[in-house]
Amino acid sequence: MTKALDGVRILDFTHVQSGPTCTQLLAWFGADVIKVERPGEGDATRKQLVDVPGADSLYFTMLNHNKRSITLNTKNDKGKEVLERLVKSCDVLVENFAPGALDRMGFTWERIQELNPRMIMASVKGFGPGPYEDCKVYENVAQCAGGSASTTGFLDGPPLVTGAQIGDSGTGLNLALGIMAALFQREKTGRGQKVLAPMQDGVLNLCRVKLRDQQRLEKGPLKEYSQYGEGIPFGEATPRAGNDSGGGQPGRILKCKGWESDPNAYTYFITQAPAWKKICDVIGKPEWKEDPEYATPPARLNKLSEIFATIEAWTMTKTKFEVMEICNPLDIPVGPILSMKEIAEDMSLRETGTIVEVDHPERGKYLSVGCPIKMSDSPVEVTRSPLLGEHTSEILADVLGYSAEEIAELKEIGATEAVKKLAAE
Ligand code: CAO
Repeated sequence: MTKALDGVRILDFTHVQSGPTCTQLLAWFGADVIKVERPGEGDATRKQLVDVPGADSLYFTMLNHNKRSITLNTKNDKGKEVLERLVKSCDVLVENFAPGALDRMGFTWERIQELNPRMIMASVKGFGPGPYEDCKVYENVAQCAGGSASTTGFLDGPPLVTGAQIGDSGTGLNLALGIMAALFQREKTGRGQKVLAPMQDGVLNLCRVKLRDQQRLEKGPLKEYSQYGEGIPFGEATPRAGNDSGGGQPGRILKCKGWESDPNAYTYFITQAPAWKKICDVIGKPEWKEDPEYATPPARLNKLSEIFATIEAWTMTKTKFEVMEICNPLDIPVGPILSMKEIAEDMSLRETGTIVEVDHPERGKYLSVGCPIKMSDSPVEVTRSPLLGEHTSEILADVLGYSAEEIAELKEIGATEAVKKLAAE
């Protein structure tokens, strides 16, 4: 079967996490992704958090599936010449270098347009234009600058970062979407364009409900926040709200059977207004259904801690999965807190390709996340990440049309493997 992006060629100049997430998605949709790496070292993540000595790390392998790797020193003349030819042969250049790095290499947007007017140049940067545009940025910096950290955590504790990589992988998704739209527009205009996805913007976009609350706060207290019911005054900025749900329906994380020894024996429980009567029956409080002190959402606001303590007394008698089995058919929204171990062992996620087992020549079998987007006419087959420079000779010959002699001359740009291979032929 064909793939959605068959025939699209990506010059992948990305490293670490944000950029590689984007190009991995494009590869899963069928694009030919050519990852350009520095000879001898490659993407720094290859050797970060190493768990199998000598093998590429899980950090690298889980972000670079379905790509080809060419090693190229793009700071010498020969390397620049190869890069120019790659720019002419590809549809999209994706990069997430520190601001200005590509310009210093001699590949300004103007130069890229001269070489290939159809080229789409897509970048992740920490910040958009403004006071911080020159900063190097990592995940947690973006979470802090995008409003996530100040609104995550408990009221009486410090700001918290979240384990979900919303700055890196989240921005990679935004960039992929921008590239898709630019490819679509190019069909009509014949021109490429610049696509920029700043990490701060990506995080803020995911935190929009907190910006919503910032503006509501100017009109009065945020009544659905637990602190309102507890009589704690609000300050000037959207506060940290613990595990309150962001949607206006009160919710908390509650203990379940086994919580004393299992750190993940918890459930999320939402007292969704339409399900209130069923909740009262389930937890053994039928009298709350008609009691005016409990029957309506506004009446419950100043009693949420008492109400959730009563619900928790019930959830503690059940496992998190039993809570799910009982509440789901009644349309009471609950969700078990799943550990990474439980997720890794969940066979239904393997069946849908959400988790995949991949074989790698250096490290053997490992688990990875598969494509989170499923398309009926563009199935995803996850293949292993490339070894450093594994496809150098193949790309120089097949994509750029270099002869064996020319490839031999490129020795100093890091095409050592290609030279060795061709010399042996
Ligand atoms: N050949 C020769 N030189 C190469 C090369 C190649 N194939 N590939 C990269 N380089 C060079 C770059 O040109 C740059 O050189 P100069 O500094 O002399 O211009 C150098 O390698 C280092 O690039 P860098 O500054 O991007 O890398 P870093 O490790 O210092 O910074 C990071 C990493 C992520 C902080 C920075 O790239 C950045 O801010 N990127 C944008 C935001 C981003 O994506 N952050 C998410 C990262 S994941 O948490």
